Amino acid sequence: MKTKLIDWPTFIGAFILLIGVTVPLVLFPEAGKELVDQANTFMTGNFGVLYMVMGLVIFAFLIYVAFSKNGSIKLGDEGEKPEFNTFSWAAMLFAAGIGSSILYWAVIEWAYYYQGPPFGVEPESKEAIQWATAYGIFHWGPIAWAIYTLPALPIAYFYYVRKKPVLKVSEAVRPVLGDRVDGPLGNVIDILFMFGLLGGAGTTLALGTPMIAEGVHSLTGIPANLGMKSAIMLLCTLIFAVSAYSGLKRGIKVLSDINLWLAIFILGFIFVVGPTRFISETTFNALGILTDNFFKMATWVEPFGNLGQFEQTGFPESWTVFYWAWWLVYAPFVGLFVARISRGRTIRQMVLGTMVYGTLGCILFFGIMGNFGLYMQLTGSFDVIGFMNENGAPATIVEIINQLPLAKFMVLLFTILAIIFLATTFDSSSYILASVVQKNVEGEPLRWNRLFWAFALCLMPLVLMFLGGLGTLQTASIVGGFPLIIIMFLLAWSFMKASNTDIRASDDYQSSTIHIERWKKKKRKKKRSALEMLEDKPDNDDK
Ligand code: NM2
Repeated sequence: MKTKLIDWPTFIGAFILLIGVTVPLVLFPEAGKELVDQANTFMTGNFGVLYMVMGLVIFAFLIYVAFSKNGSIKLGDEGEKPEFNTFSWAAMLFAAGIGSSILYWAVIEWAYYYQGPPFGVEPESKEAIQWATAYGIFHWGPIAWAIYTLPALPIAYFYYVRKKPVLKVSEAVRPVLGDRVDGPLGNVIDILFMFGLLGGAGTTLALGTPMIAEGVHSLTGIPANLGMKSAIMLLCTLIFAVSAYSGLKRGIKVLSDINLWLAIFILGFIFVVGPTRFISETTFNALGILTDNFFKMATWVEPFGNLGQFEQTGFPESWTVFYWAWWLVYAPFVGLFVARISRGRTIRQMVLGTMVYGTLGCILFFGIMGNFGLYMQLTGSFDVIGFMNENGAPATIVEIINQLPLAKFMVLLFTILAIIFLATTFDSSSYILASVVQKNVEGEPLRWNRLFWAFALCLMPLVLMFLGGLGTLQTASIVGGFPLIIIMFLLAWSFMKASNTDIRASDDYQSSTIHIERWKKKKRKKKRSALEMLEDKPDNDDK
């Protein structure tokens, strides 16, 4: 077992923080829950605006980067082809960044907006229906994907352009923080990120497991109790542990490809045998509502509610702010992962690819699955709302799928898809957690290390599920992810600083693709000859 490669302070720090949060929750579940809930109300209430501003700023920044010179930089060497074809790239990106939660929310999110719309709109009114069709796409749309993409910029830049074999968030802020990232400050940054990810993944598990359990229940009649949920968690862990163990090219890529084909099949099936015309029209219409109200939605913080002029619904806190926070805790991980798979692409391709393919994928899920349920509600063929208020969301989701022709077969496929979706988020999470606790990653992180984090990812949520504290961990991590806002800012700054320095020195910035590597070689040669002539000190080309 190679242990020299491990960055022990980060490894142990992250583990201690995780134990430090979990053990008190196990010992004092009630008090722990109360504390975390208070922290959550405080954060989303007082800093909600900050999250919303962050979303918009990141979105604008990425659009800028994509169309600026910095966007033309090639990640890798001249003439190098992308390591993965675009289809596999998009599949892996989507499968890593999106987990089983999309199956959950795509099917049911509209029902919540329908009953509790924003902007002071009457619940269950015609106007509420309109918003219900558009809001899901907004929360899984361009701003969300921009949050995901930002960390990929500096990380991919340092990995493939400056060729530092370190996959860490701390490494990506070196241009701003300097060598301080080698000390405790760097460890804190990496630990915060790992903690956020562990909790964000906890949220995913907390949503995915009951839904899968309901699917199994509907197929077999076995009650969806704690025992079954634990069995499901363990099964998923087994699948993603094997996948993470097999590595990027075999495990993760294969599972992502299966995931994508299965998803395409289910979506295609619902679209064709379901209300095709209603789905197309409503989705298309929703895109119009979304485009028309993009900034209104991105800035809706319910300001008048605080003064009693509007009814205070808590809509922004429970939806937009919660979502941005959830995307945020996943972002450095997705950034690391996107960076890792983007060799051979330009920054522009990476940025636009993530935002466009990501959003398109989510539109398909929400448009097809969501509007299928909405159609049944509006035509009265299945009272989704009534069923949900009685049986809860997970059972309702499965029941909606159960309304399709070939019901049992479709529920089976849906359940399998949910399991694979969960596994593909978790295999890449363990892969990345393992990379972050290594001093360097040439090729792939160590196998035992990948397995260790695979089990850590599941073990804590499993324990907490038995105690009923999973929701607390989920909130805790989203609260704990707050400092990531600052880290995001540092990441953006760091990318601009480093790439601008390199571009200024580069001589082919006029061309459409900038090969930093090529001019670096030239520069070294020039420097050498200059040195020979002058015997002068070389300047540091990093600063
Ligand atoms: N996001 C995309 O469970 C999942 O789908 C993982 C969730 C951040 C809302 C990510």
